Amino acid sequence: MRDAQPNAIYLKDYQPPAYLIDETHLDFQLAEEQTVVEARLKLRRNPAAEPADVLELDGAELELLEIEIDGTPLDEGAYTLTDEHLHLLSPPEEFELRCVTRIAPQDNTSLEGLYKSRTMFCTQCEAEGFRKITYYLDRPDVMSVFTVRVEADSERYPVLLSNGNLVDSKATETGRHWTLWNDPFPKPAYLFALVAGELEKVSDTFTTTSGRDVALHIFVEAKDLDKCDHAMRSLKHSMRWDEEVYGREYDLDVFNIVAVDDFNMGAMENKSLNIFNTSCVLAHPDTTTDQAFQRVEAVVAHEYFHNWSGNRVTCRDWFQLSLKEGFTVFRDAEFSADMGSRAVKRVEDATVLRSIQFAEDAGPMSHPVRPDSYIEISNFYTVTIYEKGAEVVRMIHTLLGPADFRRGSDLYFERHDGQAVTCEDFVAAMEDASGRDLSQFRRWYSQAGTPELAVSDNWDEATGTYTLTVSQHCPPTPGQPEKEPFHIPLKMGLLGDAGSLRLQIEGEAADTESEDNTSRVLEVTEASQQFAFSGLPERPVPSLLRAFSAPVKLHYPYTREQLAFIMSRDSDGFSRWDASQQLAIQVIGDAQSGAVDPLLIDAFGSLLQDDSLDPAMVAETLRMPSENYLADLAETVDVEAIHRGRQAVRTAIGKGLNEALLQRYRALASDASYQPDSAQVAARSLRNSCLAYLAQAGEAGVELAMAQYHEAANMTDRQAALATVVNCGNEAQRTELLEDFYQAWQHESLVVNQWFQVQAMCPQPGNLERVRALMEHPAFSLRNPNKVRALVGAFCSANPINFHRADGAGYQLLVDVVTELNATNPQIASRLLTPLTRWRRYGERREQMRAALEAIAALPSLSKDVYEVVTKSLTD
Ligand code: 7MK
Ligand code: ZN
Repeated sequence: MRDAQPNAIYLKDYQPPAYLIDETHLDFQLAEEQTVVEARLKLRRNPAAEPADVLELDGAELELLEIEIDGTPLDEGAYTLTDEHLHLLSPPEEFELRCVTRIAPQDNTSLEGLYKSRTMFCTQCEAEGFRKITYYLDRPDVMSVFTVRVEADSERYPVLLSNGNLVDSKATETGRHWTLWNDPFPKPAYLFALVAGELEKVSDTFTTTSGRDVALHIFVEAKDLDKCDHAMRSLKHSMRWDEEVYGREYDLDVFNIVAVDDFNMGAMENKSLNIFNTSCVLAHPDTTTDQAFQRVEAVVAHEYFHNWSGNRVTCRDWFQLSLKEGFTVFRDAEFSADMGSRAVKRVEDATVLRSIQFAEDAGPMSHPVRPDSYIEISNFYTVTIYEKGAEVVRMIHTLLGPADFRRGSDLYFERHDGQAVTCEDFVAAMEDASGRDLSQFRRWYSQAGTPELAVSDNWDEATGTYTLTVSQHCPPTPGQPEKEPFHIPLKMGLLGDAGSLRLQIEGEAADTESEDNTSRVLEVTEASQQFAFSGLPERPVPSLLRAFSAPVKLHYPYTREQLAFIMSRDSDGFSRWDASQQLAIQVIGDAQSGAVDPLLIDAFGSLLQDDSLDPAMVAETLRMPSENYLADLAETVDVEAIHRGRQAVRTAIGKGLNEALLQRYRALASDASYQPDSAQVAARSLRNSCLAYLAQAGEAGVELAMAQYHEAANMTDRQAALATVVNCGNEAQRTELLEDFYQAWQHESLVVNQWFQVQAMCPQPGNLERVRALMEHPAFSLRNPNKVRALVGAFCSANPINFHRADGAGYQLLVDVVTELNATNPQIASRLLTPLTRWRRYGERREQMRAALEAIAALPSLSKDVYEVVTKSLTD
């Protein structure tokens, strides 16, 4: 909370730190009423900075008990304190600062800094949480060697952890005990971690390529010990993969993961002490869906990969956040592609980009992959920084090819090991290692907005020449009215009656070398550019943006027949899927006025009956574009029309393909013991989407779902059946299953979250009242972010028809929740607001949505987080 209006911080104002901290010694006295932290910091003037006579340290919500320089207590006149800083007046060139602060983790509901999750002490310091622990230079370019002593009651907190190696430990005579930790790698404060609690562990070892043994431990509450196998297996796969694909070995003798229940995000890569949201570690077939199994694998990999892309080489400042996050998301996406199905992973990632990131890029919070300014950095942990940032790294990979990209990453890690660097340093390493010029490509880091490519073509029958004209344009975004052309890798192919055609660009030597001369990457760099292909036997159908080679919107006037043709013929799995989505979008568009084009139903019918296709891709293809994506495509959003159109097409498919769906549903049944492997996941995914269509078509399908619910041998099938019945069944059927499910799983917090989420997403009328009632349920709590996301987050962001209810009751619900969370957990409050920020595009609803934002803007004490989102959303 603050008094004055918060200020923006600008990248252009970056200055190196005035002092460096060579050593950080921390001593924690943890207790129920208060925690006392003693910090001894070895500071020295930074030779690279301008001398100044005041040293400003960051600190928030701290009570300063003692302060000394080189053993002498400071006079009142030697320092000043504000809500956010400690200023040391005329500090020596080099000195030891000793500060003793008192904090109250037991009352810390923001889940930032040191706090309590249930009975456990834990920390979350990224980005700026360390300043809630002690006064410090809380910025990523100040890297220090940490030595940490943790003392607490032996019975309540038998496990005491921090980063690095355990140096010593001892029981005291007063029923307490302590451990002493040293992390030899200098690190910024955001990577500091501490855990204290009654935890049990699952252990294993990993032997690195060079033959070192690493002890691996996953710490959880005793009741969850049987849910750690999958995370441990994922960790070992990640360690091996990073050695094989990037040549990166782990660098300490121990790697710990701790699972905590109250956590704002997915997980955190603290050096050798990763802290995870329980939802991203725990997995068991009885309680966890396939999707959640895959998320555990991806998040474990992501956090592990940060050890190099983030920890060994870190960010100079928070404007460079995508340096570590974009790169690490790219790395974890490639890992997941290698572990499972590459095409499916690509479809999933493109779907996130299109339905969430494109909307962010087109809204008031739009920012470049490397932002120029922010008010609250926590608001910039966005899909743009993460997912678009990963696409930018992927485009470099596409332009350089795998071998040069690997040379570039080797050079980057070698050149910058132990440093805090910038996105520019990353691109420079890629250039230096490959000899490629990426100067125009750098605009992807500085320009916000989603580029749009308009493609038109011309066929010259006489010469057999086919010409593509590619024009690019990027709409204005806040603060950026004009954009320069981007450097865009456009992967493409040409299809003829007999399949893929050989590509010969006019004027280029014939390509007899490459294995695949039917697919290539065009480099689009101009506002408008032509590419001519010669020697073609017939007028081709272009297959454009294969593998989603760039995060752009592509427009080409495909006919429905051409889309159906690409769906059945293209060699690129992503393009086949993309064609099905474009066809579905067109068909949903006209279903709003009545009929459903049989072309789509026939195309889906052929897919369903083709056993040679990967069932996971068939399931992805059958999935209709989300209501949010359809909303993003519309000029002004008509929530009801989108919902009705999409439902009409789903019903028509369920009825029109009833036999084929039922047949495939039956054929895919299996009594093999549960494995989260790609073959089984694919089969369950397709089978459950058949089930959802069958239930959409009528009562018989709902009965099938009722039966599946009762017979299910794993949570994937049980939860899918439950969601189907909740969405399509009658009141009696829904009540029966929901009560049964709660009775069976009320003691598994993560399963209860699924129960909340299924209900939050139900499109039936009156759902808002149900969500309101569930907020009073004893299992719900506004203090637990997973619960808030499962119920309120899912309702507001994934149930548009009910959230945008005509009477504005959905908006009021969000205002009520944000009002409370603004005071207790600003990060979660601000994230929940996202659906309201799109208000300008909602024709009939926009004034009500704006009023909701204004009600929040008028709250007496706005957190920086919420202040930034509401003010940016309301300014023109
Ligand atoms: C992922 C930061 C952390 C949003 C998405 C994550 C966070 C926020 C995990 C927290 C992470 N460094 O590893 O990126
Ligand atoms: Zn990350």
